[in-house]
This record gives sequence, C-alpha cells and structure tokens, in this order.
Amino acid sequence: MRVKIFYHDHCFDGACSAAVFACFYRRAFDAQAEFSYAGLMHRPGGSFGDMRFDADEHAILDFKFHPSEKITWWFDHHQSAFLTVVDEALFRADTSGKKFFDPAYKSCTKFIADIARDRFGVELPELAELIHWADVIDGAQYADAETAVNLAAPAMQLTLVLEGSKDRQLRQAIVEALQEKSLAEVAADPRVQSAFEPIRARHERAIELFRQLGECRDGVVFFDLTDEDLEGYNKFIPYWLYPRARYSVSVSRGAHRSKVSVGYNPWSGRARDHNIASLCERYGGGGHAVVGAVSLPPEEVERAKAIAREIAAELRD
Ligand SMILES: [Mn+2]
Repeated sequence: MRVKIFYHDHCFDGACSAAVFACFYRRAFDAQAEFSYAGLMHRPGGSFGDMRFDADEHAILDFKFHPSEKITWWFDHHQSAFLTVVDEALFRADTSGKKFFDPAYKSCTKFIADIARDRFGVELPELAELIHWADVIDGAQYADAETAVNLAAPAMQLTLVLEGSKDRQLRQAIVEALQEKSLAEVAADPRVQSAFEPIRARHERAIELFRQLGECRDGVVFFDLTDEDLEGYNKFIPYWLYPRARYSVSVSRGAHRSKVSVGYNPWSGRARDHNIASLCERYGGGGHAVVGAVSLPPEEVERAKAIAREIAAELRD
C-alpha cells in the first residue's frame, strides 16, 4: 500500500503526528506500507495549495478538513478545522470511521495515539516520549519558565529547527527519523545541529538583551526594545529572567509596526488581577485575558512607548 501523509509543516506537533500515524498504520494495517510526506501551510483564503493525490491512501494530519474523497484519513484538533459549513456537514456525515476531530486535545499527536489505542487496539509505547513532548509544546504546558526557555531538551531543539528551517528535505528526514530513533538521537544528527546553531545564537543574544534592558519594579518588568533589531523571540524569556514579575510589558519596533506586548507570568505564584485583553482594547489592541498586544504604525513609536509606560504603571502593585 502506498500512503501519502499531508501534515502541518513547520510545526513539531505536525511532524510528530506524521510519525505517529505512520507507525500506527504499519502496525494496524500494512507492515510493508510505503509512505510519502507532504507538508501543508496555512495560506490566505484557506487554499491548500497544490495537493497531488498519487498514492492509494491519503491522510491529512494536524490540519484543516479537506472535502476530497481521495482523503481517506483525517485527524485535527484546531478550533478552526472547517473552512465552510459544507465541509463540517461532510465530516459529520462521514461513516468511514477514519476521520477524527477533537478540539479539546492539546496536540494532534496525542489525539492520534489515543485513537490508535482506543479504536484500533494499537499501543505505541516506543513513542511515549515523543507524544509527551508534542503535548507539552503544542499546548504550551511547560512546567516552569526554565523548561520553556532552556533549549537543552532535544524536543525544543527539534521544534526550533522544524519551525525555522527552509530545508524541506531536512524537515521530512526528521519525520522519518522520529519513527525509529529517540528524540536525543534525532536532534544529535549533524544536519539538525547545523540548522540549530544560528537559532541558538539568536536566542542567546535575545536573553542577553532582555537581561540588560529589563526594568523590574512593583511586580512589573518593562522592556524598551525599540532600538534593537529583534524579530521573533521566545516569549517566556522575561519570566525566566524576572521570576518575581507578575506582568511583563515591552515595546518594540519592526518594519511594519510598532508594538506593545503585555503578558501575565503564570509562574509568578501570584493571581492575575487584570484582564490584559481589556487593557489593550483601550488603546485599540486586543488578545486574551493573559496575553495581549497593541499594534501601531511603525512611525508612531513614541506613542507606542507612552502607551507601554501607561499600561505598566496600571499593572504595578
Ligand atoms: Mn497541532
């Protein structure tokens, strides 16, 4: 049997979903199955891009429902899994017993493993470590700030390489290796390590900057990053460096916007007394109760700084 797996590309959970599904399929249906892999990315308008159905079975994992009858397997856990009400109706009417959706799952990887065990009687104990880490990382369920920031764990290194590497062959080689090797063995591969090295360097530079620029008092740590060239950094760095800060507020300037970022430190040991989304909405921003942002045009950086200072003052004890 030739099986083609379409999976969420540039995503640790997507790669682990593909690995778990392949092992499950081999065990349950065809030990000699030949697998091919194709990554999917979200595109404007919800297009799936070019999908070639050139195998006997086609699976979509950790990605939106696709109405084609060529798709014989589907697993997803994203809230927004259906592009249209017609797609959702097609899924609800499906009687194949091979299409599964549960937005309560933190990771699609664990969802597939649980279905394999509960519906098909297939246990995959050799993948327990992989399943555990996919659930931690996709659900941002880190035990503490140290775990979220420290890149020593092989799963964290693989996540950053999968998210950041433009080398499609490398990303697919990781999907195959995850089926046979431990996370530590996969991460130690020289190709993975050479892709990881510049990412590690950027991360360490960001930590150093946050250490230099943080102004921490009365339960709030404040960062003015507007003079720094720092696109994309680990959002947990402030909580790791300033564990007693209940909130973090930063202001930054990118090519397309000036931005105020506000977050609650879940490891501060203190209750959250403010709704951050509501606070940001006052300035035209938004978000969730625990994290939010205000975006302004790039030239309004002085106003962004003033807003950030106002928000920080309001959040102080
Ligand atoms: Mn996922």
